[in-house]
Amino acid sequence: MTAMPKPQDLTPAVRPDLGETMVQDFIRDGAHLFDQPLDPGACADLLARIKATRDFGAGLFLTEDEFDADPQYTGVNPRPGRNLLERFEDRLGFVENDPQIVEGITALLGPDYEILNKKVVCGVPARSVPEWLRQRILGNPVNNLGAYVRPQYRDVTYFYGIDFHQDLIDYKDREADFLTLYVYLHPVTHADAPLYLLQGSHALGGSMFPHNLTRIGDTDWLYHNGAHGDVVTRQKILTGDTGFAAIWHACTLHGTQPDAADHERISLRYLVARRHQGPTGLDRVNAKLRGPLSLTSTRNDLAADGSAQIKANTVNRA
Ligand SMILES: O=C(O)CCC(=O)C(=O)O
Repeated sequence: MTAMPKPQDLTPAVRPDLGETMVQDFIRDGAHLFDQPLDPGACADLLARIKATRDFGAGLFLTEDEFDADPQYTGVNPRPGRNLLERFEDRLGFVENDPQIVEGITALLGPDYEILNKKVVCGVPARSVPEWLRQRILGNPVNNLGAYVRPQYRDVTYFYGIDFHQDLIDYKDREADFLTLYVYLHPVTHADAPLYLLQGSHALGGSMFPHNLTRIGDTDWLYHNGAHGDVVTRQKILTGDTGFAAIWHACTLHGTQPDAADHERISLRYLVARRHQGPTGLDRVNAKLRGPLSLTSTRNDLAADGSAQIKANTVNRA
């Protein structure tokens, strides 16, 4: 007689229907929040290693004179050869091989998906941003501080908040064939620049930044995308513990307010793209969109040199 399996042998590593749950969550919300945190010990270990590489204080930044001597607004994000995560490649298995992450992404993108980009993202607290810089960037929609950071520290992306945007913003002429996976390496409260996600906003497809959003009540926004119509979207604030992970569609609006805590917020951000030629869960999601899957122009907030040419910010009023 064969032995009865013990109860734990019957428990799959992930819920058997996780893949379908994710597809349904994407169809409805344009996002899925994972129930189970990623390994908190591995998060803490990676966080300590990241923090040991620099002091995340005012020393990150150029002086005003240094910046004005040669303003560089483009090419200031992590890139191959200048990306802090390249040093920690052997420490990322807790994300990339986590069963729920692998199963969920496979359901959406099919097998053989590729990591397009991965990086450390830092929400910089007000006390670390020099006064001259805070004055300059006040009211800007996209406060990616890379332009003002010393070149040796541009292996991380630093934000002082970013208005509601789609991750398609960086991929002119590319179809929404990729997802964003975002992981908190420590607890993130309201004060730690949590992600604000507009559930269901992906339904209108690609849309030029900045977006047409009108607040209607405490947590809802009316979102308008030209000829593609309107949708009422509910704002979800992604506070979470160490290892919290969320994944969203390239057309899902999200943003952050400036970090109001006295310490930096450190996260991991992955873009994961499909390679599979056959049908995928994402095809079912995209088939329901009422707007375009790609854009020939993704933003109109920047001048030719890459500096901000409009002052407006919606997420800071959320
Ligand atoms: O981490 C942040 O503050 C913003 C990240 C974000 O929205 C992005 O990188 O697209």
